[in-house]
Amino acid sequence: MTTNGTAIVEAEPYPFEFELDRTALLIIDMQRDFLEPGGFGEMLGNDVLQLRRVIEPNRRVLATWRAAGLPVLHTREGHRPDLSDLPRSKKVRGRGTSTIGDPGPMGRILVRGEPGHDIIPELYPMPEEPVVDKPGKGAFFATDLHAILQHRRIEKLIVTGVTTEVCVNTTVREANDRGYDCLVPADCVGSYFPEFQESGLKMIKAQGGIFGWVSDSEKLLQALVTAVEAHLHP
Ligand code: TIU
Repeated sequence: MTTNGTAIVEAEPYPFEFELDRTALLIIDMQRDFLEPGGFGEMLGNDVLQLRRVIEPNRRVLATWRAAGLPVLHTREGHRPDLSDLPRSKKVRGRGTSTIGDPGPMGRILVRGEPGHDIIPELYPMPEEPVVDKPGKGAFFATDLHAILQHRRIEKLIVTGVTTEVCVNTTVREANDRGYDCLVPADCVGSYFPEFQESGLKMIKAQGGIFGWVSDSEKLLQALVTAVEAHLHP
């Protein structure tokens, strides 16, 4: 097991270089309500298969990241049971018959502590991996994520999860403004809408990497394994 060394990932708009001891894997909102058949996402008419294809690449990245002894953090979108952190604008948006806080197929919709709010079993956090509960789309708004990353001297993030154009994009933009470099592996992020998947990734890497870098899980893991081996057998 190691935490030293530098990895170089083939990426767009140019290679993403990261120090193993300064880089965390941040998995966004891989929650049952967004991904499982019968959950809130499907109830809203979305095709959860568009999101479920990211589970396997995320599982591989997570397993390799853990085996290398590198930091992992998870986020969940949701609200306090009394809904005191739920803006009225978010509650009423969409004019749906069911909304956040109402009874749903897997407990109260997007409420902390309910089964649907929790992370899918395939990517379930280990006890030592921080889980950041966030009330918004970005993982930095109204959370202690920035403080946790600073305490651990993290400078770069591998951002995965759902959905590409909503919580992943918002988080990458928030991270970018706080001085973090972000790499997004395209096959590890998903959208209910193929056109938003494409444009969501394009927006990150445009203009010389205006918000960050885009690659894929295979290239990321290849770079990680190469860096770990170089450290073990210099
Ligand atoms: N996690 C996340 O992206 N929350 C959303 O509400 N996404 C949608 O695409 N609606």
